[in-house]
Amino acid sequence: MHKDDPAALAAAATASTSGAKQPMDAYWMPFTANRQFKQVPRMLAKAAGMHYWTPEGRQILDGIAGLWCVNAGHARPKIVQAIAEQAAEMDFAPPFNMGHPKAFELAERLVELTPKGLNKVFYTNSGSEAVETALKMAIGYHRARGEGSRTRLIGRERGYHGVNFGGISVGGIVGNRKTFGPLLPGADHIRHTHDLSRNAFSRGVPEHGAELADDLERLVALHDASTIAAVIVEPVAGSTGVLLPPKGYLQRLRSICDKHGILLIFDEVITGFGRLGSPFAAEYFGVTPDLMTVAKGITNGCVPMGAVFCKQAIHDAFMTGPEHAIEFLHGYTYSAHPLACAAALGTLDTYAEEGLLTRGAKMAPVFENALHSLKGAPHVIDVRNIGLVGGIELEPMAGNPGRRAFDIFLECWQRGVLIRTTGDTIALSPPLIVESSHLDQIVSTIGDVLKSQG
Ligand code: PXG
Ligand code: PLP
Repeated sequence: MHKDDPAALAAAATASTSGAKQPMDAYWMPFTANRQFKQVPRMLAKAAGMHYWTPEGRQILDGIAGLWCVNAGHARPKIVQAIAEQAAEMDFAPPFNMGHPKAFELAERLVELTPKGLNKVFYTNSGSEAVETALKMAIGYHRARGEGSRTRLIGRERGYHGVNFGGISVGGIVGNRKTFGPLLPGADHIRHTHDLSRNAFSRGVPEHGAELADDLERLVALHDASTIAAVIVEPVAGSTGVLLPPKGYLQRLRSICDKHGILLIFDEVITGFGRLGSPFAAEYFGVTPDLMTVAKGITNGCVPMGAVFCKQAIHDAFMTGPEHAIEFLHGYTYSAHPLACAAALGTLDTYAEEGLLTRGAKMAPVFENALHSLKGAPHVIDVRNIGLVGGIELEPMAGNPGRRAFDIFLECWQRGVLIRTTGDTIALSPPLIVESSHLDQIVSTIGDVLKSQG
């Protein structure tokens, strides 16, 4: 069941393009060192199961599920078929004032999976849009209840919430904050939880740091709770280097939010859909947020889609005024796009048939042992893991942050393994169909490269 499709494999191996040089000037690539890339391009042409193939037919093991999104592996037949059939049947339907059956069917299916209480779904096209949507919902909710002074949004240092203005305002990435101006007024941040001095080489969630949640009390004391709409955090921060919540931290954050009437938003764009070994991180940690953002794994990465889940009471607060009037002034041309809904339904079927939303729990100990075998390898200053997420932090090169990890990324690519790096941390998030042999290949390749560059 989890083996790569042999037909696709054969096709990919012979599907090398002519090799002719392709002009590369016009495409300004996202989050890429454009000049470096265009000198030595890294091209992907085919994908099936756990693998990519280059245009020349070289096989690459996918250690990062595309970009934390292809949770069921590549080119899964049910999803491919669902998209193809939907494209032929109905390409587009306006989402404003009109509906189509799959949008409603998908919503019902999704809320069966989400933590109890999160039973309303609003569709977007990306994680970034889901974040903007959730922030607006939070502010609108308070206003609808007569607490219009609650407009302040609180994020966390080293948080990543996509690239739009709301998301980079609550996000804690210095590069964004330095480059793009004053951002959203009123945003503030609690401290991050990353602490190598106390928690290096933890297996699973770190022991120390639950008290860092109390930093929210500091901001309440500073700004007053009556000005704060919501706090947004990633249950496990992915993009900024796989930062795990200390034991008890999320529970504590939940109770401080409750105490002050502040909404808690979990950004589950990465942690959603089985990444930690349960359908959502909220279930993994036993903490239910008021709103939850998802994307990526909702369609197995096959068609862009994101979503916000919220509690009934948040939805209901908007449902006032004349019945013909729009209740929430928000939405995207492509909200509930038919192709995305079809892809998501095919994805949920695939997850269910193969038990993928909990398979991570079974594979996590295997992954943990493989990863922690890198303790003691050259330059490794921390290894961290949870579910099927791994982080390997490296000692930066003096005066050249990020360079060591980037060189290792390039060398792993040469050796047929796709990894992701952020700063000097290697982040791993294999498709949830991963087998032990793949985990061994990923980790041994990284280990060999570290030794060769040591
Ligand atoms: N929130 C979180 C927690 C994310 O991880 C987004 C929002 C934005 O989603 P979109 O779909 O707009 O990209 C993300 C996205 C990386 C990496 O290298 C991670 C993401 C995106 C790009 C790169 O770790 N996560
Ligand atoms: N800009 C213009 C001029 C538009 O007309 C629209 C949508 O109609 C948008 C931006 C927003 O596009 P989307 O709904 O795809 O986010």
